Amino acid sequence: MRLSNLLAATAFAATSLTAVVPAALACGDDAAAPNKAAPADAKKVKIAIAGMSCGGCATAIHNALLKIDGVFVADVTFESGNAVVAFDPKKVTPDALVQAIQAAGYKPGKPTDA
Ligand SMILES: [Cu+2]
Repeated sequence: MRLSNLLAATAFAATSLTAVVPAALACGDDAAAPNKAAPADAKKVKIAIAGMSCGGCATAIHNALLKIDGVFVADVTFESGNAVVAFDPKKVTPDALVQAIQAAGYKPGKPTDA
């Protein structure tokens, strides 16, 4: 979630006479954080994600997942609506991945082994 955009959009809407739809609200325009090298024993899961509307959404989810300590790779694709995530199972649970995707504003399904 991009609080700065939200605040800017709210301030603009409050000073404007016309209704403003904050189009950038759900979509990140940040650069994608680089994936890290995943060790051979990394666990991999696939998660279907609903609610993405463009590649910026995929990047926002990618960055949210990579912020979690123990996540090595997050390949999020808008076109397929999927994330494939490689992580250290000693540090991260599939549930934590689901929660991070929800916190970013999207609707993840159940993680399955990938
Ligand atoms: Cu988007």
